[in-house]
Amino acid sequence: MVAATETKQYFKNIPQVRYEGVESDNPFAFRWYDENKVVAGKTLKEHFKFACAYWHSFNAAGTDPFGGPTHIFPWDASGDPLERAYAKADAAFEFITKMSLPYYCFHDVDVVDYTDDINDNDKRLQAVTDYLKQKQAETGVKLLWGTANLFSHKRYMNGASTNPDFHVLSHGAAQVKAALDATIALGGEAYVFWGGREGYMTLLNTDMRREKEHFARFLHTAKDYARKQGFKGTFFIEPKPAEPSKHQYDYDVETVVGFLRQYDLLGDFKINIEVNHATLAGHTFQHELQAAADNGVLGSVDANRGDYQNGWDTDQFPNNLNELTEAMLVFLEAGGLQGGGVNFDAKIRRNSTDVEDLFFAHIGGMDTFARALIAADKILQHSGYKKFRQERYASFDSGKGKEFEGGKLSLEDLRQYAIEQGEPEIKSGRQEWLENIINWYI
Ligand code: XLS
Ligand code: NI
Ligand code: NI
Repeated sequence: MVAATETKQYFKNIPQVRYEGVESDNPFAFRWYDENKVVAGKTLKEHFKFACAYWHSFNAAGTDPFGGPTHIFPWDASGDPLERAYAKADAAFEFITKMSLPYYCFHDVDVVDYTDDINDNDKRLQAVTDYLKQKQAETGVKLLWGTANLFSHKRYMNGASTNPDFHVLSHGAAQVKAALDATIALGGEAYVFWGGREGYMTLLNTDMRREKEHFARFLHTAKDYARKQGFKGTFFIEPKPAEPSKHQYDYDVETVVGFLRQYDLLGDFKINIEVNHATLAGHTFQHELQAAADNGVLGSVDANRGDYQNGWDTDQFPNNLNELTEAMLVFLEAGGLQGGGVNFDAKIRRNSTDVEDLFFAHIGGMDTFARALIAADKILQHSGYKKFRQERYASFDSGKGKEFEGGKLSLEDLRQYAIEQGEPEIKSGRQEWLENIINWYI
């Protein structure tokens, strides 16, 4: 538990959040997330590896394009950048432990403010890394993944590793080196690349082929450095179709898989799927999970949800049980995540201004995931879902269908089969019945 007695307490009036079950009327308790409950051979804690995102919970203070902060953070008070960083870390670890979250994630600039001086930034990040290391040791909280913010600084307006100016690319590399060093020093289990500006605004000024080659070369260079330093974790690419760039190179899972395969990165890199990015790409979350699982790259999840009435990354906390139960069917059948966890890349709304709101948001997200996983496990075990899906493809399990799968039939053979068998019978896809199953088990 956090040694919060010496340091200032930021969430003093909030009790430790624990599992109390569905009968509880305590708003600071889990109704579904019992971290020790075993489902499909693993505890819920092991299945999810829930993480808190530093940037949304301790930096983004409710700002939007039309107005400044509404969340007044008491840890953001000191004029000294390191003092401020330490206070923020105190608040973060107090929150994370009170929430029973086993992990956290951060960008370099989330944990300490950067200047334009690379050496100075590296020193700051190292100092904060030492502090975070101590906090981790005191609390048992672990780093799920680290990353570098290569999209906020004005020098990155045309991208970092895909910038047309090599000089800008080198600044991105300096930042990634320091962020990798910090991730390794903190025992981080993975490292994420989200390419917010690795794309373009107009093709009129863009050499797309060259930019993508630079992107791949950059990833190889970063990976080689980290491996040389002994990093054993997984690298994740986080796809998103657009925003802030008009066209982003990491559009969706299938696009990223093609890119990783083309540039020989598949062994080291897997995918971090964000719910709201999936929906912006015109997919469902479950589609993206399935696409990753089918390619052996289902690595990690950024948990949040979008707003169906608009078209940007609203990063709201997850609360859609139907969506998540369908997703957990894929998750369970794929055998879970490889190297990653479930990071709440989600923010409370601008008008959710009390410290309690941050707790309610995470409690809701964790409970929704837990409830969905429990329901999905029951569906897989007790309903007709699996059997129906298998039987739908039974015509490929034997006879000519099996020969076709084995590459043994020519186009003429297929024609002959069609003539011999006559018109196929109509078979229902049973969508409404399958949708009902989801509701029965929730
Ligand atoms: C933004 C991304 C970002 C990444 C980390 O849309 O989701 O938060 O997860 O750089
Ligand atoms: Ni994300
Ligand atoms: Ni996002």
